[in-house]
Amino acid sequence: MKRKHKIIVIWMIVVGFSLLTWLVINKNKKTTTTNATKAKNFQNSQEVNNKEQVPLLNQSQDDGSFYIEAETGKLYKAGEYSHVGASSRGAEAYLGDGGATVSYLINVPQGKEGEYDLKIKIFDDGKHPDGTRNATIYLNDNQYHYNHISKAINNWFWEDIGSVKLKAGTNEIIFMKDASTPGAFVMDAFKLTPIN
Ligand SMILES: [Ca+2]
Repeated sequence: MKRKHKIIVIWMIVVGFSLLTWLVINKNKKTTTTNATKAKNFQNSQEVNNKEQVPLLNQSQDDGSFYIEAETGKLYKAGEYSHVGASSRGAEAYLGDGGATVSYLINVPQGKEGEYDLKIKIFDDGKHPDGTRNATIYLNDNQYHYNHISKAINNWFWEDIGSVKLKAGTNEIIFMKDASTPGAFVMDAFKLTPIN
């Protein structure tokens, strides 16, 4: 082989090797980035899932009462006409389907168990007859009821359910729409105030 040819062969080997090295490094870089993105996406999806799966554990306020936004609940057995979240009215629990439920967890400190007054902040436009928006309320082993009396208020208002029992520790309160009707049970928030 002539000297000139030798130089050309060596030059080609060096260039070829450099090119190969560059390709391997870039491929690794790309894989690392993809894995990081995948991990981040997975983490985000887990956070979203957790938000959907686990209702917030609601803590008492300074005066010992509980004020709970309806949109923080976990929705079960929702059909086409039930949702929890934003609407033109604000943020709410909207139960249109019979059997649709929304659930909340309430953490009652030791010594603060007992009788509480339950008030629900609901919506009515008066366009549906009495009973259309009826809902049953389950609180631990007890059962209460919201009897819908049609009111053309067209805004939020407070309805008193009455005295309910909270135990120390975690309580679960569930609101269930009684039947599939043209009018939903629409709740903005609810409040539990200790009865002394
Ligand atoms: Ca709300």
